[in-house]
Parts: sequence; structure tokens; C-alpha cells
Amino acid sequence: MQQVLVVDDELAHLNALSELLQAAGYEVLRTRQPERALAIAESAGPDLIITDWDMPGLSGVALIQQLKAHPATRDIPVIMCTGKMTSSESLETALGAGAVDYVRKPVDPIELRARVRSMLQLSASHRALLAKEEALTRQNAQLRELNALLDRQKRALHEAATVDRLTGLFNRDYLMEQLSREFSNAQRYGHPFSCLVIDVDHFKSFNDRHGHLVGDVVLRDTAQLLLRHTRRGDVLGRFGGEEFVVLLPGTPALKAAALADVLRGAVAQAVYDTGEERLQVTVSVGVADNRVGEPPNEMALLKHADEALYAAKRQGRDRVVR
Ligand code: GH3
Ligand code: MG
Ligand code: MG
Ligand code: MG
Repeated sequence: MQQVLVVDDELAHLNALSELLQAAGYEVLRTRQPERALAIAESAGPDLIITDWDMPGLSGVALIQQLKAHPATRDIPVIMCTGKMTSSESLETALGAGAVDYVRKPVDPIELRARVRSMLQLSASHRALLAKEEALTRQNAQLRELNALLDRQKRALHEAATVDRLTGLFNRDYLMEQLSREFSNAQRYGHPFSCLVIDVDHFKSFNDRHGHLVGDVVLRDTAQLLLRHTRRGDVLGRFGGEEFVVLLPGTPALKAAALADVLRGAVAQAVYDTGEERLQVTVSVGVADNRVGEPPNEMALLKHADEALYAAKRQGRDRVVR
């Protein structure tokens, strides 16, 4: 049952209003003391308040202002019921304070019931809207969270699919994908495109002497070293084992070989301090581009670079062959 709080200092009015509302099927809370009305409104949370204007102690307008100042009672609609409501100014004052409606005394029972019913319907639909909005806000927050989670998972999946775990460089799959892409682009636009294959020299015996873990550290450090010497647009990855590949779009073999020698020199200079020993490794590099030997596809280009690498190994390692 919907609850209406009636506030009026005159007992006759209070009784009349209460009876009228009870007859209309509402549960009525009532008080003659406006100061008590606040406490009742706060604890009972009525659906509607009807208040008199002229009351000793606290006027109807002041009561409304206090109700509006409390979060617990702020949203309860209040109807001002008064004989004072004869001028537009007093109407403006009542509505300005936060009353949603007014009825004149003496109260016309039919009018009062109609206004009460319509006000209760309005405030019920207002509450329903508020609840919907709140639910939507909650759903939105959940959706945003879910999206962020999906994004993180997508990034993690993408990373797992493209990044080599030991070195953090691109992995073989990604390298092959980019090799194919860059080769096609270069052929289409007639641009030069080079490929370096870099292989650590005598790494099997290095591992045998110093252990696999030290070998891993050297591979990681070498990867970082290579990374520092490559530019944006170059694609550097670990092709597998102790072998790295660099794709150089826009670069002909001659310039690629010069970069390869810078990389080779940097690796040869680097010292890995294990605490007990100062270790060094060298690399051999094979260079090929899409002009020399006119490779018909990216696999042929890679094969040319690999052949150059093996020539470098045969010639004594720690060198670049193109
Ligand atoms: P070469 O100069 O002819 O390249 O000699 P190599 O010993 O480097 O070549 P080989 O292909 O015979 O051996 C490669 C070695 O690289 C074997 C393996 O122990 C080592 N290796 C491959 N992957 C890893 C790795 O992830 N970690 C470590 N520590 N070693 C690796
Ligand atoms: Mg090797
Ligand atoms: Mg080998
Ligand atoms: Mg190898």
C-alpha cells in the first residue's frame, strides 16, 4: 500500500485529509508538528508528503527546504496544501522551494485524490527510470571492464603469436609473414629490399664449455645489441636457435652489408661478464637483396641470404658475405 505523510497543525484539517486519503486506499502517516515530520519522513520513507504552509515553529516552505537538503528525503514528492495559495507569488515560493504541486484549502476531495494519484504515478515512473539508469550505468561499467579484459587478452594472444619468449624479438612465424609482405611490396613498387641472416659462431661448443644458461644470457644480450643498431621499419627477429634475421625494406644489399658489418663489429666487441669469466662471441652474416640473382619469391631471397651465411662460415666466420 502506498504511504502518504500528512503534516498540518490544525487537527480538523489533519483529520479531514487523513480520512479522505484512507478512503482512497492510502496508508496515512500524520503529524501536527512539522519538526517531527522530518524524522518520520526519514524513517518511514513515505511515497508522498502533503504539508500545510502556515504552522507554528516550522513553515511548510521551510519544511520542504529541509526535506530537500537530506539525501534520504530529497526525492519524496511534496504537495503544498494551503489556503494561503491565492497569489502567484506564494505559488512561486512553494514550487521554488521544491513542492511538486499545490492544492487549495478548503480541499476539494475529488481534486485532491486526482492530484495525489497522478503525483504518485509520476514519482513511481521516475523511480523506475532512475533504477533503469542505475542498472545501465552498472552494465556499462561491466562492459567497459569486459572490453578492457578482452583487449588485454587479445594483446597477450597477439604477443604470444608474434614474439620470441627468450629474446623478446619477433619470432619465426612473424618474420616469415613480414618477409612475404615486404618482398611483395618491394616488387610491386620496384624498391630494394634486403635480408640479413645472422648466426652465432661455434655456439655449440660455447654452450658445451659455459653451459646452456650462460648461452641463453648471451642470446638475450645479443638480441638487445642488434635491436639497438636497427632502425624503425627494420624487422628484427629470432629465426630459431642461435640465428637471427633482419628484414630491411628500402635498403639495397650494399647498404645492408654495411649495416651487417656494424652489427657484426658490435657483437664481436661485446663482453659477457659471468662473474668468473669475460666471454665473447662472434657472428657470421649472410646478406642478399631482391635484385642480386633476381629471386622470384621471398623464399628464394632467404635462400640467397642463407647461402651467403654459409659462405661466411666457410671463409672463417666473424664476417659478412653478400
Ligand atoms: P657454426 O659456427 O657453424 O654456426 O657453429 P654452431 O655450433 O653455432 O652451429 P650448430 O648449428 O652446430 O649449433 C648451434 C648450437 O646453438 C646448438 C645449440 O646448443 C645452440 N642453441 C640453439 N638454440 C639455443 C638456445 O635457445 N639456447 C642456447 N643456450 N643454445 C642454443
Ligand atoms: Mg651457429
Ligand atoms: Mg651451424
Ligand atoms: Mg645455426
